[in-house]
Amino acid sequence: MVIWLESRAIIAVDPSPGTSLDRWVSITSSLCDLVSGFKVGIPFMFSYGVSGLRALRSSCDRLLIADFKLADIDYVMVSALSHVIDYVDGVIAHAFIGLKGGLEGLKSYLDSAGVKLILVISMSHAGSLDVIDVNVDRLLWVAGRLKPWGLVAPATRPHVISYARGRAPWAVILAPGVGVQGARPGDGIRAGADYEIVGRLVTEASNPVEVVKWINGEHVRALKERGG
Ligand code: BMP
Repeated sequence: MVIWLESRAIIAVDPSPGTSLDRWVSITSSLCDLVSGFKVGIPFMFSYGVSGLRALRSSCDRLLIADFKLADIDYVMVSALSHVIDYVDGVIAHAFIGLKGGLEGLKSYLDSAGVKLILVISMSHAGSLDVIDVNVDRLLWVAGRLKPWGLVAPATRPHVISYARGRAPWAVILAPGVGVQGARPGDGIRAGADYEIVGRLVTEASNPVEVVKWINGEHVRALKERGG
């Protein structure tokens, strides 16, 4: 039997319209012992609402991240999060909204609730190069001022992860883009990420458990290669 001491996989739960909540609860329950956590976003909330989030939370006591890619004034972000704050361990926001009136207020709200803040400093899709990546130094400056728990950087462009790792050694780096978007399991870890976010490669597989076991094996290999 293989035991994953600490999995590096966080599974993105992004339901397409019409899929039942039961299906997702069954997936999270079956993967609970094999992964580090799960991430839900707007598709999940529009499909199943706060009661769905509560059901997911009860299905597995792992890290649960609300990924609404927040990018608003602090008052609005806090109002939105107040509906879910009791059920999540982490929240993802965009770094580009800046500190005053934005991220500072969000961070103090999350700190008081004991919930982790994760900032996006680069994205996995090609369009990230248009605006976000040309400002990555400034986004890392924002992150350095705020010191959130984590950063999102793309497994599809490992050099951005290595760069962020060097500039933000204090941060937990989460790397999406593995599987359908083209990165291979381990690409993000090898570049210095702590976790890889994987969605459809796992959730659309006929046997998600077997796919996660394979991914965990790739992560062990990647950690050995990078000497960690
Ligand atoms: P998938 O592995 O099915 O492509 O899903 C990727 C997940 O990671 C989605 O939930 C998406 O919102 C998220 N994500 C991403 O793909 N790229 C980013 O730059 C940031 C993300 O959070």
